[in-house]
Order: sequence, then structure tokens, then C-alpha cells
Amino acid sequence: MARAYQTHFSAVDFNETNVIKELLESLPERCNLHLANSMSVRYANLVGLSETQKGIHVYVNRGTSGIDGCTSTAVGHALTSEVPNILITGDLAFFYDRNAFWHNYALTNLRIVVINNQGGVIFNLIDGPGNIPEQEEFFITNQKLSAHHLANEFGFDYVKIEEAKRLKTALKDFLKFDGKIKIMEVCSDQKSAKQSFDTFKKHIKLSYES
Ligand SMILES: Cc1ncc(C[n+]2csc(CCOP(=O)(O)OP(=O)(O)O)c2C)c(N)n1
Repeated sequence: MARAYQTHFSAVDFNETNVIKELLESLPERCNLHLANSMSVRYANLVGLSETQKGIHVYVNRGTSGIDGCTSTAVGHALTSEVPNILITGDLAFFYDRNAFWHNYALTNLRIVVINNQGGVIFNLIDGPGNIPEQEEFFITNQKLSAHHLANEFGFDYVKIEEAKRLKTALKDFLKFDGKIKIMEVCSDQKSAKQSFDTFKKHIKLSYES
């Protein structure tokens, strides 16, 4: 696995797996990490945290697998905990649960990373739904919303990431806990997400075979 990791991440590409890797490496020493369904938790599971990252508590409703309530859970936890709370979510899970922000409490210790590939990319990446004619409309559910509007509406800080060059410095800034809820929207697309995930799986498979 370590070899797969090295091979896969030696290229400085901009794709969902690379973003997750950079983000997990940048997490503060003590924090709560919330992972939405579905690719957020799958990516994080494959990329993993390092042995030295001992103060990070990971939360995910993987047993029930709903996209409903992933944001609400992170919001509730942020309201009741002292440490930073970081949520990684896809666009459908994020917009589906937007009422999580409709209250009057300040969320100074919450950071949200929205991987926006304009649909539920999970259904492009797994066998089964990937091969049927209704895939686009009923499984992937293509959509065009931007988290920028939501951030404006609620008065949150917002940063948009579209290339690898800005990612590291943007993450440093984003993860400073300086009193305001922040949203980082990572612009992705179905095609590159599929490519990077397939390549990552290939590298993992090869590392076990050789
Ligand atoms: C309440 C609910 N409705 C539908 C689903 C089925 N479902 C599982 S993952 C998913 C797509 C999630 O899309 P997104 O949040 O953009 O994440 P991505 O797949 O891109 O990682 C859907 C609709 C679900 N898990 N829960």
C-alpha cells in the first residue's frame, strides 16, 4: 500500500485523490474529521492518516450510508466541541443538507471542503449503476450548483480551488481557525474523478501483485 501511495502521488496532478491526500496531510493535530457518503469516506479510507496523526477523530455514518445529515452532524458536533471540525463532502450530500446552516449559532470551528464534480460520482465509479442507460439522470443526478452562492447567502468565507498550484497554500489558510466558518469548493468533474480513482486502484492492485 505504501508503494501504491508513492507511485500514485508522485505526479502533481489536480484530481480528487490528490486533493484528499493533501487535505488529510494538512489536518491540525487535534480535530474531528467528518466524512460524507460516498466518495469522501472511500477516498479517505484508501489514502489514510499517518501513524503520527493520533489526535484526529474520524466520524462517518457509513453503516446507514445516507447522504442526508452528513453536514448536520458536522455542524452539531462543531457546536458542542472545542476542537476544529472538518467536513469533507461531495456536492449532492452538501446541497441536500443545506438546512444544516439555517440557525443562529456561530460556527467558528467548522471547515467544509466540497468536492464538486456536479453529481454523485460514486455511481460512475462502481460497477452496476455504471452500466445502465438511466445512469446519468437517476443515479449520477447531474447538477450545476456552486457552493459560492450558499456561502454568500449565509455569510461564510469561501475559496474556490481549480488547480494544484494553489492547493497547498490555500489549505494552510483555510485550516487556520480564526473565527469564521469557511467553505473550500474543489472544482472537479466526473471524467477526471473516474480517471484518478481507476489509476489509484490500479496502483494499489499492482503493489499487492509485485
Ligand atoms: C438520503 C439518501 N438518498 C440517496 C442516497 C444514495 N446515494 C448514495 S451516494 C449518493 C451520491 C452522493 O453524491 P455526492 O455527495 O456528490 O458525492 P460523490 O458521490 O460525488 O462522492 C447518493 C445519491 C443516499 N445514500 N442517501
